[in-house]
Amino acid sequence: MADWNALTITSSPQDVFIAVMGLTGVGKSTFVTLCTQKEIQIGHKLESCTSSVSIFSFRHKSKTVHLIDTPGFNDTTRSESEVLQEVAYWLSTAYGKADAKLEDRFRLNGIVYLHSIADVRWSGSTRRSLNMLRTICGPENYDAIVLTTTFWDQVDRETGKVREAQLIGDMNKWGQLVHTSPKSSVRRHDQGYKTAINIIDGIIDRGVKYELLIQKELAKPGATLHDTTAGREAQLLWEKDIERFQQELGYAKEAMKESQQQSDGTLVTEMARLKSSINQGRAALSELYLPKKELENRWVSRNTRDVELLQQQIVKCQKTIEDLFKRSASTLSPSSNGTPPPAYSRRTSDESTASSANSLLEQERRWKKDLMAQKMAKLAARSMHINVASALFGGVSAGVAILPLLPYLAACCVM
Ligand SMILES: Nc1nc2c(ncn2[C@@H]2O[C@H](COP(=O)(O)OP(=O)(O)OP(=O)(O)O)[C@@H](O)[C@H]2O)c(=O)[nH]1
Ligand SMILES: [Mg+2]
Repeated sequence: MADWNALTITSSPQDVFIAVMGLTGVGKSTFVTLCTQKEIQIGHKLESCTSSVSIFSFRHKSKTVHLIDTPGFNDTTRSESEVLQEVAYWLSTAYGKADAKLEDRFRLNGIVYLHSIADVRWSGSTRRSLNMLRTICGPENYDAIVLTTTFWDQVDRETGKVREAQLIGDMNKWGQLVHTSPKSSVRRHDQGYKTAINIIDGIIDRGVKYELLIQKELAKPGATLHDTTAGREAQLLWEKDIERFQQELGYAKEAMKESQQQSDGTLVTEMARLKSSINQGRAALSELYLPKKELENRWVSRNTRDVELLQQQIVKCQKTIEDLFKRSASTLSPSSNGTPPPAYSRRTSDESTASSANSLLEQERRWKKDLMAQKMAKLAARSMHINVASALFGGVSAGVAILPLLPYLAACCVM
């Protein structure tokens, strides 16, 4: 069991916290990687990418900036309900109870919401994700949001500009965030450090800390997700989903009757899928009433499992590194028993074996560094949650926020 207290440091109240949100694959982890300037390649090699909240920290303009990488609401490995629970629980625990002092509370300096300009369609997932963002944030905090487009290299400039204008102009899209007061800002990010850090600078220079709507709503005693605007928005979505699935199930049953083939394979599979979706929807609705303690149990066990999984991968990676190291070292090392060096042709092929082993070795080292950074980021998320709770309830002096892990993240970089 990790000693969480050993993984903490005291940070200054001037620290900057920025959440990075958006659908799966829009480039959240890439953005975080660029800003932190660490050689981690999140999203390239891990199948499930970012499946839970992680914190990556870096120094910039004499400040410590903490980027909170979040899972997308259309995560392929987790349901919308699980992602909502994760994000809401983490934000609300860090925020603290209703009677906590403002200076003790965890408040964000901003939210970078990424959107791929290469997306041609305004899909259901895109709409749902934006609705979640709006309701988690609350209209009074829309200026906390920086709507940021990515994937500019995948569209020609003019097409991109037209799409961006459509997003801004349409009140069912970004219009509702940018034509109100306070309003969100719109930025472009081209996968370069400069555009990424400009966005961070804009947030730092604003110097405002926001209390999100969902944080205030969940701080009330006994509040559940159902008592939040985001929870009720999700409820409406899931009720509509269930209704649609039931209707489709009805059609499938009719079709089955008409086909007079009780074992029509396609229809049977389709009906099973619809029934399972209906059950999932019902489960999601009932989970809106889960007490915070249960959300906490789920969050902690998921975080622990993620960390353990990453640790296993690190051990495996280390073993591969050792094997590769032995292989590349033995290939070119002079023979210890005094036999003559190998013939030229043999030597060339050995050199090429050694060079490919070296390149694999390099890849594995990078992969290990990536895994370690991810593990530390998950520990940081957990450490933060535990220590904010203990700062609030365990008598740590007001104004001192206890924050995690910079020495450990730094240690990752020198691996
Ligand atoms: N062409 C192009 N590829 C990008 C851009 N931004 C990110 N990518 C790639 O898109 C893939 C997904 O990027 P991630 O940063 O993992 O996306 P994510 O939003 O963190 O995804 P999840 O963790 O699954 O939510 C990676 O292979 C990135 O290299 C971009 O602007 N242009
Ligand atoms: Mg990610």
